[in-house]
Amino acid sequence: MCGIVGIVGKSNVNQALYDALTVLQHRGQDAAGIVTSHDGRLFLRKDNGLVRDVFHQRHMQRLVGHMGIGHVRYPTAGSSTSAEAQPFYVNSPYGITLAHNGNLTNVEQLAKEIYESDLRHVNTSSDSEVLLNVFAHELAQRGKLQPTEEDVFAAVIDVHNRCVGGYAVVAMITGYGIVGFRDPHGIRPIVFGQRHTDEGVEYMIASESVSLDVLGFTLIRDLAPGEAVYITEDGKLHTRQCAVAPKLTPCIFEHVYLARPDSIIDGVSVYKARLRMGEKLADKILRERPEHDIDVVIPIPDTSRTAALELANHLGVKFREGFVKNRYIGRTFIMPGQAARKKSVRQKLNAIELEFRGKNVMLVDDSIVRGTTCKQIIQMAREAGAKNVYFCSAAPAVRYPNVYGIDMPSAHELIAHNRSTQDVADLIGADWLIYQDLPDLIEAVGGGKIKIDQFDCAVFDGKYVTGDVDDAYLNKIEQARNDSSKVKTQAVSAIIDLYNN
Ligand code: PIN
Repeated sequence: MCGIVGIVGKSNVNQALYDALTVLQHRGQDAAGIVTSHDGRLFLRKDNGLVRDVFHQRHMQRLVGHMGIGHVRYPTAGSSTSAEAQPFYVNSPYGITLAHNGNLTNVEQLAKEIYESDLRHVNTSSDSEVLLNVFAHELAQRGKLQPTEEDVFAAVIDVHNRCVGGYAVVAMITGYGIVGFRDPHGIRPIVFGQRHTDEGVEYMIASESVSLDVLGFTLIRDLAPGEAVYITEDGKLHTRQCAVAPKLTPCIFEHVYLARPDSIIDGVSVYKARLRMGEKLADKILRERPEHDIDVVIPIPDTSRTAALELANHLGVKFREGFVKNRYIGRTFIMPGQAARKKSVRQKLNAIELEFRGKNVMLVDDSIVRGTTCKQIIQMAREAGAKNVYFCSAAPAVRYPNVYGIDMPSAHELIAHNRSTQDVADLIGADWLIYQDLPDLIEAVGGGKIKIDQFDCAVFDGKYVTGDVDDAYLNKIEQARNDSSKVKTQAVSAIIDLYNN
């Protein structure tokens, strides 16, 4: 998962891009980048780290120009070098830079085609660089010295014909404009909006509406699946449907915990969807355990709070803050003679004992993925004196990998893969466990004022909306992940050896 933004403004856009990326920081904390265009030249700054650490005054001063794009990256196995920070750049045609959120499922085949047929070089293992080269190749095919919006849309049509997977993209064509586009299933979110200034109208394209709100832009709408928006450098906006058979099946997990609650995705308020998740969970608890003896509902900060609040309301049980989260976790330094150790949950969360002692507590989390964190949290609740610890997940059991840009590629890392609810309850040490039912989650997200009847729910039901994902593909990405984590482990031990010797 990543965050993307593009702005065509009437004055320098560096500060606005920086601010928008800060608002999208929850979508990725691993790397950040901004590229701007001025007088036919590009200015780029990207590196690993948080937005506030990557950009210093001297970098910001250099990022001149009235249009630009930005990116924040989520760490995935094998993509953590600064060379893979985005935006990516190709010099031909025109000088194009691109930032992408999502994942292509046919990247291997595309990489081969790019090299063998398109005669292009790709320098990283990032599918975003592949996507950029496909787009650049298709735009070059028009053979124009000056691309028109028709040329840009024709290139996007070709991208849709060649690329499969989840992708929300912003790309800047130096000296001409910024294009945003969304895959034909609309898996990953992308919106655009405008703001009026004395000099004229400015446009922003972004992953989430919250970055428009914060910068004083008003939301025009989400891009439809398969649709592209092209804003020329002088501020003219064009939109076009570029897919043959677009069908909206957005990723339901955005609503579970990826997106900020104050965002509106495909017309659905993430906050309201989470409230409804709490309501549905309460109904299920009352159905399955009408005689429950829950004394208090406690959310695991932060995402689950909205669902937990509504769950408590509907159960008629007290809602209490039992855990406090440290917002300022420091970096982990590897000292000579010390092994690199992961920060424990205890360093991030602390229990308020008086909310636990002698009580039957219902802990609520947005989801259970690997099960490692919730196991430790249940243990903390017991140590704080809880009599019984019940657990509920606002999402159904996560049983299958995600292949559209969320870092859950390996089935064996998922605690619920091939396991029953009782198995998971035993493993995490809960007295009992309740998962949201999938139809209830779908109803919670898609059953509001704006009706959406189909979602990408692959992590819950194993059905992949692009139709090209089979066991062979899943095995391959699982293997690739194992290999890259081996490489990583070797790299970490090499560093430790270096210090030890
Ligand atoms: C919470 C995000 N949320 C918390 C991510 C834990 C699964 N985990 C998924 C629960 S927040 S576990 O957005 O960071 O506040 O399954 O690995 O134990």
